[in-house]
Formats: sequence, C-alpha cells, structure tokens
Amino acid sequence: MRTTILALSVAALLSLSGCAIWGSEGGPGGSGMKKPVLQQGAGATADDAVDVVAGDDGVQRATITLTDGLRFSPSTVRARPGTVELTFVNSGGTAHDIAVRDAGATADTGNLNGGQQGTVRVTVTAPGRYPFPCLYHASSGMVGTLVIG
Ligand SMILES: [Cu+2]
Repeated sequence: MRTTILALSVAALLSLSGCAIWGSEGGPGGSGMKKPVLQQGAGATADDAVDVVAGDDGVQRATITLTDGLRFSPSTVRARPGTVELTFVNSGGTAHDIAVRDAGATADTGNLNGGQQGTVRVTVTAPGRYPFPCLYHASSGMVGTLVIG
C-alpha cells in the first residue's frame, strides 16, 4: 500500500512541476506537500536517497550529479534542520540551472554548462520537503527533494 502512495505522490509531484511548481502546491506545508513520500527505513528509496554528512563546521554537505537523462543522482537528500550545502555537478553536456527552495528564500546555482558545478547553501529550520527543480527541465521531471527531518 505504501508503494502505491509513493508512486502516486511522485506522479503528482511530477505533474505539478515546471513553472507552476509553487502555484497549486503552495510550497512546503502546502496542500501538495503534505504526504510523507519518503518512508524512513523502508528501503523503498534507499538506492536514490542519501543522508548528508555534517562537517566540523556543522554544515551538512552533499554532492549531487546532474545527468543528460534530466535527473538528479541522488534525487533525494536527507538532512537535519540547519545549514545544508549542496554541490551540483553537471556530468553531461546539457546545461542545467538548479534552484533550492526553502521556506524563506531561494538559492540558485545559475546556469551550469556541461562539466561545471555549482554550490548552494540554505538554512532550513522547519522539517519538511523542499524541492530543488532544474529550472530548465522541471517539466520533464527533473526535480530533486531535500528532506529535512
Ligand atoms: Cu536540467
């Protein structure tokens, strides 16, 4: 049953992606974000979810690869409330532009051509799910998720 819910949630997220991703969903806490898609410990997304590693400075860091398949690898990053630094590495030839959205602000990598990388840092205090869409390819499903729990 949980698998069904997961699939439906992902489908809903994908269908709502694109320019209007914040429109009907209303952002974190909005009606479209209330389902706990990620099942902790269930293993359903273990192959595509990573836990960030906190450095000595307390900043939680993860590196995410951007592919020509218009996907993130991994597509889900789990962290605790606090400062999260995500580095996006474009491994392909297609340009991407990633925006990480938290409750108060948006951090954007800017355009990343093939071979380039960009780092964004956000401080998130409220648990929730924060999408990081590729501004070019969100409508193709290129939307990752930062899970603060
Ligand atoms: Cu992209």
